[in-house]
Amino acid sequence: LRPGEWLSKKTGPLYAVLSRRIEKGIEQGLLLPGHSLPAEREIAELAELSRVTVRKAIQELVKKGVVEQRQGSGSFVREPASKVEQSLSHLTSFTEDMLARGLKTSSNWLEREIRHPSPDEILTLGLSASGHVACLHRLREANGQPMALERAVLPVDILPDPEEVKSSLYDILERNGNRPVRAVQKISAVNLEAPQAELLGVTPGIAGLSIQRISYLQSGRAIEYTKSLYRGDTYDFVAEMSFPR
Ligand code: 16G
Repeated sequence: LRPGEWLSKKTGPLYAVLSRRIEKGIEQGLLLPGHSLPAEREIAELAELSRVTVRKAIQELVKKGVVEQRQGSGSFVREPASKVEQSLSHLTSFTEDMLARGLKTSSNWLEREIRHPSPDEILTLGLSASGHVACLHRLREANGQPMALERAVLPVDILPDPEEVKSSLYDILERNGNRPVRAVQKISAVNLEAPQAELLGVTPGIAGLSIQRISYLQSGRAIEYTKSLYRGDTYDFVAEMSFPR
């Protein structure tokens, strides 16, 4: 931590430089998960920085989930979060995925409305411009931790009352005999921008997954068009493949 090369090459505010330096040390294994960080005062002396700067740097690491603070005993390197895996061969819901891992789900509703479909939704769901869709926009959480931002759009005859969805959309669809049996999912890498990152509780710019799911009934009708943003640090998508014989 001695101010040498790393401080002279600084870009951005001092606290951010220090926080990156500490994070690098953790990545290099200089500090292991569970180990405590030196006291604020000690870091300040070593790095020849003010305690305010050190405190801000540590807060930055807490925000990123790299470090956790324990009341009265200081800051510790966090165990890397174990990721939730979603199989790409089974058409499951968020609630089912989390339940299978013993995690409790909750949703933070951002929007729930009936409106006209956008041109993109008209094409994807085979609707007319004068038709209506139910739109569900929510922040999905597992054990209180934000996991994904999800905007699901369904034709209104499939979901006439979006208020009916209290927790699981697929539960309601199943109850009404409209559970999708097939889906096409497209996954792309993104950097989470500030407003989304804030809702997901992560630092803007970190890696995320943008996922688009179109799901179909047995009849072949598309009934769900969902766009989601998942945190890259908490979710893995796993595909099982077999060699065609
Ligand atoms: C998953 C699906 C989403 C679906 C939701 C239903 C992905 C990428 N998306 O999040 O399309 O609407 O599950 O979950 O997997 P629910 O039944 O818990 O509301």
